[in-house]
Amino acid sequence: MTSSILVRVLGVTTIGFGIIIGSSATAGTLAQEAATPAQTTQGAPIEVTVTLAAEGITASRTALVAGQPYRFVVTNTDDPTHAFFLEPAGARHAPLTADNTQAAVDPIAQGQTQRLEWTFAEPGAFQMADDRAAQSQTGVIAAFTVVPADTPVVPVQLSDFTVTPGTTKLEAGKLYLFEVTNTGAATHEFVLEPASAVDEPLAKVAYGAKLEAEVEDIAPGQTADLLWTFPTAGRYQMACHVPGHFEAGMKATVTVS
Ligand SMILES: [Cu+2]
Repeated sequence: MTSSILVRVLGVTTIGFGIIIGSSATAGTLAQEAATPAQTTQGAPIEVTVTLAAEGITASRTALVAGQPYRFVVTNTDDPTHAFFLEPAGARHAPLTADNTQAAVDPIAQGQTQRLEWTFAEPGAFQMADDRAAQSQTGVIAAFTVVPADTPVVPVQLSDFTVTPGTTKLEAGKLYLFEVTNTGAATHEFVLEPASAVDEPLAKVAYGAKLEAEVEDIAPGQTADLLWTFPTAGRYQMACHVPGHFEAGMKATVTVS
């Protein structure tokens, strides 16, 4: 169990530093382990890298876990100064509060970085926003989901050119948070699909939109999130379908019972 926590923490810590973890160190033990309930990692804050750019807000993570402390490291690359805050999805400048503290930082000038530590008490739909969200119709936000503290986390390592899941046995009907870390030198993607399919991501319809079980363009050193529930038991695979990678061996079979 300690090794999957180690991988999780390392994977997140590398964001922004450009360090590439050796891919072989813990891969062997990882495969033996079951999905780790998220609350076991409670303690040290997990870093979330955020950029406020002229084109909008980008964040390194899209799924966070209730009860887990996070440190948002927010850099403004836009010309105007921007305030940054965390708020419920769809809000217009309504920062979360806890113990008389607001989930907000002082306005950040161009080229400057501010840090915000926050622990989400409850799961739900949230957004990272800056002052532009309050000014425009569509807003400038980065949406994210906070899942319940007992959500099982499945760490997955992508390297050049293997896929190593933290567990290969999953359950149908259960929400999983796949934390996918690219420890390779190439950019990879993460696809959940039926076993022996080739680039046919599982899909679901949510809020009238088709969502695919896929995360594209995971850069070296980056960790990406995918929340997914397998509706039915069966054999599935985790794969990368960047041209040539699947053929080079980037797939791992998982059994859903
Ligand atoms: Cu790949």
